Amino acid sequence: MFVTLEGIEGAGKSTLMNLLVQELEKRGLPFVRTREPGGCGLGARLRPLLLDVSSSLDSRAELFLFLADRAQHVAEIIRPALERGEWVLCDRYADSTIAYQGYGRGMDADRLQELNDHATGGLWPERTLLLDLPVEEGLKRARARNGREGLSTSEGRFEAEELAFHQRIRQGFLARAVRWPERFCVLDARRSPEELLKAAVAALNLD
Ligand code: Z5A
Repeated sequence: MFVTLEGIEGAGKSTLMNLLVQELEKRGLPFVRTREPGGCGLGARLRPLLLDVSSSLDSRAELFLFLADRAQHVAEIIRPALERGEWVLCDRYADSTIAYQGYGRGMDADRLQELNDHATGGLWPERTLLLDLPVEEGLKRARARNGREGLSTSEGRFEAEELAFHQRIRQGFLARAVRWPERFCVLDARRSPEELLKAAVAALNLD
């Protein structure tokens, strides 16, 4: 079962992922937990280039780095795990490219869909949990967490974008959820982590 978690920055993907992993462990289900960018060796090297505020990437170069990461990630990690019959839980995947590079940066969404098909050999998740909340709330959470945990501010190339950029991304994710209602499950990310876990467990038929 291939599951992705999507949403704007600070939506609570990592928090929900931590809780979901415990549910899979409790049930003895084999799984791989991974993320983009950075879920494979190549991605780990690309991640700083993609997120560092000091890299001045052209938006097309940025797009192809995300796609290169994804192609390798699918070939090296995701597809083999699915072939072994394991669950794959992935924090961000192709929908992020269409939301960020498409709706955010203004690239053509249909073309990005095709490029993603090419990069992944047509592999799309069976279920996508979209954590939705107002952009101001997400950014506030992310900044508070970074301050609390003393996280590097250099990984802030996207965070540094204007509010309207993040709002377009939120709308982009929601538009995709309307287009693929059988794949997407939209969760109100203002709810508590425990309530979100309950909804996610139901959406994944784990209960
Ligand atoms: N990107 C792209 O442009 N194109 C692509 O194709 C791909 C990615 C794949 C990756 O950033 C960036 O790359 C991302 C999109 C772009 N940039 N942005 N923006 P990343 O991997 O470094 O970070 P992220 O994916 O944006 O996630 P995040 O900021 O780490 O947030 P999160 O995982 O969704 O949230 P969290 O860490 O679980 O929670 C944030 C805080 O809120 C934390 O203090 C929690 O304790 C708190 N929290 C969490 N859940 C709750 C609830 N339910 N209530 C209250 N508080 C909560």
